[in-house]
Amino acid sequence: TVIRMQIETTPDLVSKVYAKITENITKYRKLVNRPLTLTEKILVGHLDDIESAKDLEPGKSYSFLRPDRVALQDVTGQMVILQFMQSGLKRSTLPTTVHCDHLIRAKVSGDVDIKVALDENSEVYKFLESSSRKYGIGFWKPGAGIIHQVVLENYAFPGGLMIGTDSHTPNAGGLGMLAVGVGGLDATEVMAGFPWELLYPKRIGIHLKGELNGWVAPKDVILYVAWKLTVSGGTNAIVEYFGPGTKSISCTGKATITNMGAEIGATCSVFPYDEKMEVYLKSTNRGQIAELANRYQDILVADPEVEQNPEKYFDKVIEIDLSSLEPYIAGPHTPDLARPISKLAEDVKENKYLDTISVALIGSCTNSSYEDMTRAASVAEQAKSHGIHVQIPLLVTPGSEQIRATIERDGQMHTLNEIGATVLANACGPCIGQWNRPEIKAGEPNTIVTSFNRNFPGRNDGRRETMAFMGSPELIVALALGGKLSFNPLKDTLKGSDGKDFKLEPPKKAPEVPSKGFSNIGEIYVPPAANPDEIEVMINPTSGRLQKLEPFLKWDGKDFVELPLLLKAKGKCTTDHISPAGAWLSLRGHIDKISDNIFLGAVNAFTNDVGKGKNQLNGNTESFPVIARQYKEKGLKWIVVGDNNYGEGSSREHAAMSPRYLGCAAVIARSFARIHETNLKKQGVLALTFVNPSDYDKIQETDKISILDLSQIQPGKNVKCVLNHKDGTTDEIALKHSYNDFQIKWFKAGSALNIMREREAQ
Ligand code: MIC
Ligand code: SF4
Repeated sequence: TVIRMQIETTPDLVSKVYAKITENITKYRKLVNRPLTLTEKILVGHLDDIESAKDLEPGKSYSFLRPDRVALQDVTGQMVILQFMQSGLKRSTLPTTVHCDHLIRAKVSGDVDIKVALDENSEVYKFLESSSRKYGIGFWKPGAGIIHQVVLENYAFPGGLMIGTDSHTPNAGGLGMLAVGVGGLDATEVMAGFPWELLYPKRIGIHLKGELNGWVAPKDVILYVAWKLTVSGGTNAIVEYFGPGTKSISCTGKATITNMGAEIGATCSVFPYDEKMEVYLKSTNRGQIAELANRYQDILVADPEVEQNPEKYFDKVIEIDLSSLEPYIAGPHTPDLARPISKLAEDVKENKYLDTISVALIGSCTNSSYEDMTRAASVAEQAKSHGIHVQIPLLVTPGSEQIRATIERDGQMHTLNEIGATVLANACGPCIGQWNRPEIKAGEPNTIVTSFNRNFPGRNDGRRETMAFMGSPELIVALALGGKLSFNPLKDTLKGSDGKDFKLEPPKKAPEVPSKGFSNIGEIYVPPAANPDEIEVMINPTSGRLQKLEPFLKWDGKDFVELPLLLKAKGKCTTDHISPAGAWLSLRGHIDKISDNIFLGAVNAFTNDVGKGKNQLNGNTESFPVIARQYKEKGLKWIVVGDNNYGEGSSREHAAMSPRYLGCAAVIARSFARIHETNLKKQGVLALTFVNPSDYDKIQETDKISILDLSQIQPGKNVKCVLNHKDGTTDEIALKHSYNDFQIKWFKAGSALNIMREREAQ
């Protein structure tokens, strides 16, 4: 008989988690005998073996944790399930859900686009639905909403630990959960019952004082933090918010802040449990969980001493007075390039940014709460009463069907429509390049403004010339009314239909949850099957969208000798540069086909060309995937060199798998982003960093690179590397790595999955 997995976060489950945390914390307190941060409480509360707690050193040791749940989305989830199928396991061992959100392309409007998506992606949706039913996974249909919003509405809970195959999984930190974005193979392993390995994080504390007011929104808190800490400032750290200011921010506002902790590379971010979370839990039908959280409050907040003397308990502390914070705008091309709105006009002039905005977009997983939409509508209301419309298209992506139906019922959507907005599907759409913009010619520079979380080149519409600036939804609506980047709604005026100038008032204080409750929504969820063994997961062998995986080959025990350099990347090289999304998203289940996209966005350090380099076989300049395929055909492995924070951004493991598939032996970078480094390790690509970062400059275009003495690779020991230059000279350089014993086994086995398969076969 099959025991059907309970997918829901039930009060029973939560009370078990709280009991476990309490028990672990009691033991831990005896060991360390000092006040604890919230982060420590939740982590220690989820340790696989509490005895290991005594050796945990932030930033140094690996912890083994037992998450409470797993969340997958439709594009990364395909690989998770394909890998799970390879492992030979029958059922996910913990509550897991799949969310269909990334594959829906924005073109006309929500209802039209969703029909097209259902048709275009039917093969993939069928695969995800049937495999979910078979492997005990809850399946959220296309149109139900974006993973992070649906998780917040249904599954997240204070004190819980979750992993998700999407970098913005930390969104659930707004509800007091430690929620971490991971690569697909991490999820596969946890679903298979293995503990989850995480470099025990360092701690950043953010002390919030005062209260948000006027135009200032939760978004501004995180844009300010990103500006302060930069895109790599949170690497291998958990950001914990505390202080009286936290209580002034709604639960969904907190989620906006923790969502974008991904933009500083943080492992995740978290807020302490408070009344705002209680309100949100109750209004999303989880009153019993709120009661439990109230009862267990002391494990869901930091010890009081932490707030009194934060420097002692955090590696770094930032203090923010919410009362004097200004609205911020970040961009273009990187989320940490922020300035207060009062400085934007100056910046536009100085840097010659294109002042005319072409499109404004609000919503996404980051900013589509009831409060966000109400504040956006409050700005729209003012425009309406002065008889004016937006000057440019304004597109709205609701985060979930629950939000969409509620703002339709309560009028916010109508108000936005009345000033000219178009409501798109409840999906990622233009946030991830799923956006059709025939009106823009190839190569045409243009400015867009969004309330999303990322603004890398090529991200929103696949065009590198588009410059994206980000701010709060209310500010973006105001900019859509002004039509210009240099318009400052706090000081500039608009012209009403009567010809008179008027100034926008700050948006009204909005209810954080609807007073009438959220709207009920229809059948958008499919539970796991009662008869899983009878379900067949169909993959058509000739499919252009799905391909069964073949295991990667084991390491042959030999050093890497004189391998050609494929790419030396200069500057930012995010996963959007390594494995672009947009149209390529449709191939996420087909490793061979999607690999034709590798490094198409990467900047060649020798030529500044994007996506192409020198083919060392014939001396020609060709696109990186074309060169890599030729090397592979000749049985040649190759090497990539990266700059700082290589692999920043998303969790997509294709950015590691595709290079691996086409023969990448090693990536040598100045530094790595956390998720990507793990993805490389797990897929069997050596991830190495320069001991001496300036050795990056020694790499030449036609180098053949050797990585030596690999059979002796050991934790904490440097690796020898020789650069063989074309003129016959060589340079020997030292490389570092962060592999532990176990991870070295992944490399030797060819991938972490190979180890899992071997174990399962025994
Ligand atoms: C993103 O925001 O970049 C994505 C698309 O959600 C990715 C996941 C993916 O590439 O599938 C992420 O953030 O992890
Ligand atoms: Fe989707 Fe964008 Fe959120 Fe990623 S950041 S989950 S693409 S809405």
